[in-house]
Amino acid sequence: MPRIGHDLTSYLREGMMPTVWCPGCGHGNIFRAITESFRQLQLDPSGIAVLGGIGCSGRTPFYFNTNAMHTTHGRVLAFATGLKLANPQLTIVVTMGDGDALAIGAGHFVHAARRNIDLTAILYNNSIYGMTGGQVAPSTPLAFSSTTSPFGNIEPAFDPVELALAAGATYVARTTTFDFEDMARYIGEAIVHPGFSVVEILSQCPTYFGRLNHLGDAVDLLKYERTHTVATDEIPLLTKEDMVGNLPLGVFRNEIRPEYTKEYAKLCQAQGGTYHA
Ligand SMILES: Cc1ncc(C[n+]2csc(CCOP(=O)(O)OP(=O)(O)O)c2C)c(N)n1
Ligand code: SF4
Repeated sequence: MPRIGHDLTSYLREGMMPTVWCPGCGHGNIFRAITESFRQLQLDPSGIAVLGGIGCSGRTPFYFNTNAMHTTHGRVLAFATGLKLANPQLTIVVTMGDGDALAIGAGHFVHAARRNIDLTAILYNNSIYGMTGGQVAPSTPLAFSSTTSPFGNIEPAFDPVELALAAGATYVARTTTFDFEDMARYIGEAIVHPGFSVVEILSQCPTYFGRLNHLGDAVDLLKYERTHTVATDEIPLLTKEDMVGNLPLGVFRNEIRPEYTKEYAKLCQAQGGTYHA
């Protein structure tokens, strides 16, 4: 990870602005936090690759003056795995919607975690399919409305943190677009972490999730994030009843275990090959 002097603008592809996101969309907050984490780590833009799937979240790579790939819906981790194996020196940040990561891409998500390949997966969780018009997603909470669940969702939602932990991700954190400093800090920790990292960020979609559920505008949705979450260090002080309807935030795992490209390099070298990670 080469580190040289960079300000925020050196990471931005300004010719692509303004962004495609609706006014007040949380994806803009996440984009800003990713940029801030690059600046804090003083990463060289030429050593970074930002990848996206398809969806409003998947547009993120368009706005970075780094290597970038806009891939297919649900398959971004497969592209990222290939890219990391081809060039293990790259710092790869993968941006995924909740539909992208937990529905069509759920298989790639759990296997990337199982392999512990050194990628940073940022899960933009707005609880809905944004780009295609507000359909129900595997992250839509019970009883909430979407264009395809107008009378309330009857399917329980995945908890992406539990899923990532069970599948073997070695850095797992959750925060919200309300908590800007935590977003930038967790993304930075995830980038530095030598293994598969997942940062779930609860994000607001005022256009669909907010409107269809009568939750108000973007500011109301930010307040909603704040009042329906609780920091992990506060949990011991709370009762089970206090936790109902509140999602825990924080770092849930930060541990080291063998990383995939390093293991692959060892295997290749043992067979007389020249692959290095
Ligand atoms: C193989 C495939 N299936 C379906 C689609 C249609 N599609 C595009 S984006 C999207 C969902 C986007 O929702 P999400 O991943 O949650 O991201 P958001 O737009 O909310 O950021 C879908 C279903 C597609 N492009 N390709
Ligand atoms: S539809 Fe929702 S997720 Fe997509 S840009 Fe608009 S507010 Fe953001």
